[in-house]
Order: sequence, then C-alpha cells, then structure tokens
Amino acid sequence: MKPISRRQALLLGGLGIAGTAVGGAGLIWTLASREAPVTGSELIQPPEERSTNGQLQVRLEAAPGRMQLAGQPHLSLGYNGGIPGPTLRVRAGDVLNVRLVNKLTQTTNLHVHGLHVSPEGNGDNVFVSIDPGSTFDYEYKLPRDHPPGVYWYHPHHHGMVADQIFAGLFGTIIVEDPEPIETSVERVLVISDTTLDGLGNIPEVPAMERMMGREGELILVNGQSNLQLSARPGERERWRIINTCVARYLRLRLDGQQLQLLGMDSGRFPTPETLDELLLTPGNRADLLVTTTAGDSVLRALYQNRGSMPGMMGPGFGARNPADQPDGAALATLRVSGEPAAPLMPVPVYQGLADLRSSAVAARRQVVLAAGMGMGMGAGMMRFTINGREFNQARTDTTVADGNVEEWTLINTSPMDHPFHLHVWPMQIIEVNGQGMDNAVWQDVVNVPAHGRVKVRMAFKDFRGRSVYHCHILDHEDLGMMGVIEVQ
Ligand SMILES: [Cu+2]
Repeated sequence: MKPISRRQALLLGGLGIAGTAVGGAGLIWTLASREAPVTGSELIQPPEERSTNGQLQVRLEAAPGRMQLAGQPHLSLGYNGGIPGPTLRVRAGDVLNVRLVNKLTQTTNLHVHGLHVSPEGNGDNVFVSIDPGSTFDYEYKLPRDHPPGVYWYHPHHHGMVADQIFAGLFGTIIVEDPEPIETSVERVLVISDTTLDGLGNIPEVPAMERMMGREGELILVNGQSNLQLSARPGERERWRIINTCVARYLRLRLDGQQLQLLGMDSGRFPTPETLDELLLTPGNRADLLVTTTAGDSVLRALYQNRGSMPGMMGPGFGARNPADQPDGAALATLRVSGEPAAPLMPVPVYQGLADLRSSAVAARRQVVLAAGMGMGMGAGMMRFTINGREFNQARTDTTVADGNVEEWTLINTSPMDHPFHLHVWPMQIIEVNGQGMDNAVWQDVVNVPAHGRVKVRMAFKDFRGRSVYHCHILDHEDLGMMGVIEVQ
C-alpha cells in the first residue's frame, strides 16, 4: 500500500494516516474507494443559507473529513462537512458576515470571488492569514447597485490555493435579481475536478502537473459523477454553473436543449443570448436558462486545448484526461418527458454596467504574463511571472487612482493560455487579439490565449485598498503568477 506523503499528511491531517491503515474501518474505506464512481444518482443541491432583513450570518468550518465524492466516502477537505460548501444567497445592499473556523492543519483564509466589496480590513482581504485552530470574522457590505449573478467562495492563502480547492474547499454565492426572472426550477451546478489515489485520498500532485496546471481524473458536479436530472417539456430551468477546477477549461454542451446565457461572472446581458456551447475557464460562472425539449440530453465537457508548456510539443495531458475523447466527459443526463409545462413570462430586460468603450481612459498599462525557465526555484521548475516578477506580498506592483477608468493590455508571451482574474473590480473586454467586441462583455476572469493579447477596461470606483490580480490556473498563482494592486 502506498504510504501517504508528508505534504499530503499536512493537507489532510491525521485522518489521512488512519485511512491508509490496514484493519478496522480503514480497510473498508480503502476497498470502497477502489470501486468505480457511482453514476446516475439524482442531482443533490448543497444546503442553502439566505439573507433576511438585509443580513446573512454564516459559520463556515474548513476541516478534513470523509466526504461524499462520486458516490463514495473519500478523505478530503470541505466547508461544514460537504463538497461543495453551503450556497449563500444574498441581495444587493446586504451585509454578509462569515465566521471562518480553520480546523485544517494549514493556514487558510477566504476570498469571495467576483463580489464588488471592499478588499480591506475584514472585507475581501486576501492578505489575512488564519492559522490552524483559529477563527476570523469577515464582513462583506454589498453596494446597493451590486450586479446580480453567480459568485463563489474559496481559500486564497498564497502557495496553498490549488491544493485546498482541489481537495474540496469551495461554495456558491448568489446575488439575487432585483426583478425576479420566472423559472420552473433553479439549480446550482458546481463543477470541480479531482483525482483520488485508490486509497480514498486525494494524492499529491507532481511538479510537472503543477506547472501545466493540474487536471483531475474525475469531473464532478456538486461532488457527483454523471448524475441525473428530470424535467417536463417546455420548462425554463435556470442553471447556475461554476467552474471551480484548478486548471481545467470547461467547454460545455447540452445538445437537444435550448440554451440561453443570461450572463457570465458579474456581467449580465440586456437580453439572454442563445448559444450551443459554453466555455468556462477556471473561476468563470454562467447564469444559464435551459428551455426543455422532450428526450434525453447529456451535459458534456469537451476537450479544450489550452496550449502547452514552453519547450514541449502538444498539450500537456494525454489519455488519462476524461474530456480527451471524441464525446468528452458526461457530467449529467437530463431526461425530459411528460405533459408540457405552461409558458412563462418573458425575461425582463436588464440594464447592465455602463459601457466603458466610450469612457475617457486615465491610464494605459501592459501586463505581461510569462512562463519560462528561471533561477531560484530548483532544477526543472519554471517561473510564472507577471511583468517579469513573481508575487511578493510586501510589494505593490500597480497603483491606481480611485475613480479612474484604466485600460490594461494583457499580453501572454507563453505557449499556454492563462485566465486572468482581477479581484473587486470587474473587467470589460475591449479587444481579443485585435478584434473589437460586438457588445459590452463583463467578466472577472478573462482568458488570455497563448501568444495572444486582450484589452480590458476597468472603472476603479467604490473602494480603495490593496488587492491582487493573478492567473486563475491556481497552480500558476501559487507558483507566483500574481501581482498586488493598490487603489488610493
Ligand atoms: Cu496561468
């Protein structure tokens, strides 16, 4: 039997050692986890917490334990004992209080990805460190005009982000619509990938995979493998989809059903856009309407080429990638049958964020994302840099004046894609490889293609303080592809 590594023991704690022991419960877990994933079970929704009278107070306990993954108990990490953690539902103008209890064996903290809230003090402050056994009280005050949409929470302690998310620490935040959209059912679909070592543990990830960006052998929705959903024809379902994978790009299809995208990240389109295929890079979210048609349809994640490592030919992953087959990986099967449902009211028109394409730009910057061989990280390790430097928490890389609109040109000099994430302030995509956009597209994670360049504009308003921008291939972030921004 493969012994658990020191790094893994640190991540998962004493339970990891117990799980590999022969005899007693340990052996049962070991045998159970060698079996194939359980498929075909009904979709399970994570527990929900909803704000009342403008407030939501929740306690999130990050801890190792036996969690259900692909229908079997596995030693992993979770918030409040489950993967994903509870769904938090709030409204613009609300105050969200989170008491984070760290029962891990490592330092952690919390990031509320995409929320437009203060990055300072006990707000969305990634410089907070919560030691094992400690507790921290976060408070997030959402502005009254906060965009509705799908957001998420996860750890952001530099150097451990990829490991902790890969092991199961993530959950959904939904900011409700100011004007309700009529739907027959709303579902939260949190897509993650992970690898199980056959002993019921999440294994250590080799350096090579961290440099490419790890992709797990299993792609799960709410911790479930190829689950099942049922509906009647003519229903309008609302799917809130999050890509929580450390590095995997999700190219999603649901052939046979009518799909309309309400928006991505915090960006909502004025009217829903019809689509056949949806690309979510790590960190992206989709707010999707599915109008059902009779028959069975499979939600698939198709292989997406995100480039290769410098000096290597072809993609970094081969046969063991579940999406690397002609039909991709089956994530869910939607069965539509029975009496047709009554039609619903049209989706109300949404007035989005102001279009910055006609705004005066106060400053233009270049942000160069690079990967290359370098000194100082040990033999064979690549350096992942922004403007030639690795992350240093003490250094401020970019200083912006409060209230200004800036235009950043994100330049990728490497042969692999990097999804660029800026905290607190959403980005409007202006140009991709020299091509202007047809409409106003807002995202907080923007893909910068291999050897490509993307222009984005941001309005640095409402908050001051220090925060970060980084590659959302979280292994790259942990390896240093992150910079500090201060708005003052
Ligand atoms: Cu990257």
